[in-house]
Amino acid sequence: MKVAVVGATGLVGSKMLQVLTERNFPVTELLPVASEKSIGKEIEFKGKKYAIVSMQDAIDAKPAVAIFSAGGDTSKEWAPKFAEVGTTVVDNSSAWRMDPSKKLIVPEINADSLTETDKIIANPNCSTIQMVVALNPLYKKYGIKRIVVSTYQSVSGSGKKGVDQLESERNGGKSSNPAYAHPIDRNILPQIDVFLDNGYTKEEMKMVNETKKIMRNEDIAVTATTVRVPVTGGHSESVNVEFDQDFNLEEVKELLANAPGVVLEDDIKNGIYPMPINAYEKDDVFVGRLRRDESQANTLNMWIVSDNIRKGAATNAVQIAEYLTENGLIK
Ligand code: 11C
Repeated sequence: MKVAVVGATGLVGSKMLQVLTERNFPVTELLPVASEKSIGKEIEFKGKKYAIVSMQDAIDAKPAVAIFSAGGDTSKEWAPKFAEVGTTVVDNSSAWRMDPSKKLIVPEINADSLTETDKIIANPNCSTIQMVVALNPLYKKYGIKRIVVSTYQSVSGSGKKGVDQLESERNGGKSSNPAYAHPIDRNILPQIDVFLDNGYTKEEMKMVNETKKIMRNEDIAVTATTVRVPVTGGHSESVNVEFDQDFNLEEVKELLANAPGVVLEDDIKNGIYPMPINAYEKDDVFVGRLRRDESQANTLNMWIVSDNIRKGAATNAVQIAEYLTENGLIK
């Protein structure tokens, strides 16, 4: 299968290549696409060298699938052009996520809604993905009334720029091209992305809106505070969830332990709970610190951690492409 990876040299794009290799995705020809200045340079994939090509050359090659991680503007301009030649695009940007004509997919939850006619498929925001993967098995059993989430998001969410700023500051210097308006080392920033008119950030509203769309339920109330912390990789989340009915804590643990893509790490006696340092380079969503909210009925507190570049981006996108191939939706 001909596969284009758009944004192949970025943090997420290079992880996509790694994940395609690890999961043995049936790539017969790779079309790596990157910015103009990278065209002609070579990258290695499965022991073979591939020259970086232009967007138009990749379109002309009519790949079966194009996995995009090149920013919203690039997606808006180029994804429809791939779709026109019959390519199915899996897009990691926010460009199409809330477009009612496009599906927003987390394979463990709603891949069953995909059909052959879906030519541009959106991959959700990283902080949304890990939260819904952990909540979905509980949602199916108890129903969800309201979610209150606070995030602790690593600098890799801002790409190489974020990682460079943290490293430069840790080495006692200053980044020449900082990702953030304030220092991030030895600091915490209660702002991810820009502020909107309602006083929330764009990242916070992504969590609100994307959750409802993926769970196919506009009635779930969601409120979020998203925060950048000086961690290199792996996002963490404190989630307070109010169910429609009461739950049994042991049953909650069992549901999570058996849920696809979830690893239960909840053994407080032995100091075991999810941490970004352990989630790094893993494809799962780790859940722990499960406890009843004693201040309110039917409500659970949980702690959710995942590698934002993997399940939050590259792995989820590759899993969507896998679902399409396995179900004959692309050839
Ligand atoms: C962050 N969640 O951690 C962001 C990065 O909409 O795909 C991903 C932004 C997106 O900064």
